Amino acid sequence: MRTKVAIIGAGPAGLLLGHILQRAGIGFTILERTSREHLLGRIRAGVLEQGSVDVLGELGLDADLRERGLTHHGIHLQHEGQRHHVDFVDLVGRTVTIYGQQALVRHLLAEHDRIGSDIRFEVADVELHGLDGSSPHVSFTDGGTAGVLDCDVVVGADGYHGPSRPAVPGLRAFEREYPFGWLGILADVPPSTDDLIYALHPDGFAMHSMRSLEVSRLYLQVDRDESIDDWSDARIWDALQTRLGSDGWTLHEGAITEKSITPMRSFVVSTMSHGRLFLAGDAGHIVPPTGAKGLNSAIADVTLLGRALVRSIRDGDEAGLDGYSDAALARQWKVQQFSQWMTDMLHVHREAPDASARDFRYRSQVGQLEYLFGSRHAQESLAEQYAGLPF
Ligand code: FAS
Ligand code: PHB
Repeated sequence: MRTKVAIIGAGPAGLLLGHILQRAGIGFTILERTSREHLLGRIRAGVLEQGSVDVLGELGLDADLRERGLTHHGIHLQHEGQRHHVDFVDLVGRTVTIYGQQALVRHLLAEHDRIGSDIRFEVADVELHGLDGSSPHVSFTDGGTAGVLDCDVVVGADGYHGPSRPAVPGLRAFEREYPFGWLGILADVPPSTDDLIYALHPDGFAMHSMRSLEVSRLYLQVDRDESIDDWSDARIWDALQTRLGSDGWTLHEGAITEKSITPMRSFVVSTMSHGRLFLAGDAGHIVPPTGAKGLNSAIADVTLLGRALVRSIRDGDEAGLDGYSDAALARQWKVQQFSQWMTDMLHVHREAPDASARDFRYRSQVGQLEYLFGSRHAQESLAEQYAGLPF
């Protein structure tokens, strides 16, 4: 088998890159470990930056987004019931769009089906070879049959646990583990808010998001080693009521249709390329979801990489690929610091050794939020970063 670009992973990064290459007439094959059903069942991110929406529009991939996406003009921040709206349109003239990653993957995949893309599901034993030379290739097994995919370029869009990152010799990683994670639920109840609510509370962080005008998405800070089995629906709603409560506002409850706990980490590699291998999305970096940057960073990476691949393969100009890793990482570190700042400001940090240090930390976070509530300059900085830095 031979193709121009071998893409490992059919998550948002791999699927979107395939569309970018297809528009330029460049052949590709996507190798995906899981089944189509499993891929479509994953519930993850929910917020698209303006830049991501623009990219999908330029590629003609925004039909479903335009129909079902919800345009939001800002977010609410609160601590112990004191709620403040940060108006992105007033501050920086930009909006964000609520559109679940599940819906995006479904649409990107449907468009690949329509154009007859070569996507192999449930492949196993994917290994990368010859990355340093002129004949890179990927070996794998498909339905028990061994296969080899010869290519010009390999793109590792295989997420945090994929085989691409380990294929980079001498790769370093910079990371921070958090002692907490997010318990996320989907509930069949109309959202109780217009814009998302991010809340700091002595019991822990909570957030009210949504997937549509009929389905709410909410999150709770929990200790990272907690089990979802210890969280009954009633306990979840009680904690959400306590942490999100605000005078004159009601949180409406409904049937919980999905619940899971996601650990939280910050992670960035030292390089996103090695020879003819290029990493994109979670294969190269992970952010805590507090800044809504994971999915958007994956889109930013493949937008940059896609343009560089077209320049290289179609025009013979290697400049884009030569500069890809530095450019992608430069943007990613700005995203990392914002995601870390939002996470540190809005979560309860219990790792300090004594109660006095913990109380001091909490009160300084309240001071951060109170400063933010009173400073247009501080709000402009948050709005500029949340709505998305330039791709
Ligand atoms: P993905 O992980 O989505 O896709 C990688 C693909 O590679 C997968 O389909 C995988 O099956 C495949 N793969 C792996 N190993 C392979 C192999 N050996 N062979 C072939 N294929 C292989 N981001 C937010 O902005 N907000 C959120 O609320 C949020 N919540 C999240 C919750 C969870 C549980 C997780 C894990 C992530 C969450 N994220 C969130 C981040 C998430 O949205 C990622 O940023 C996004 O999925 C990145 O897309 P990809 O880089 O395509 O990686
Ligand atoms: C979501 O809707 O899943 C979501 C929204 C904003 C975040 C994280 C997750 O910061």
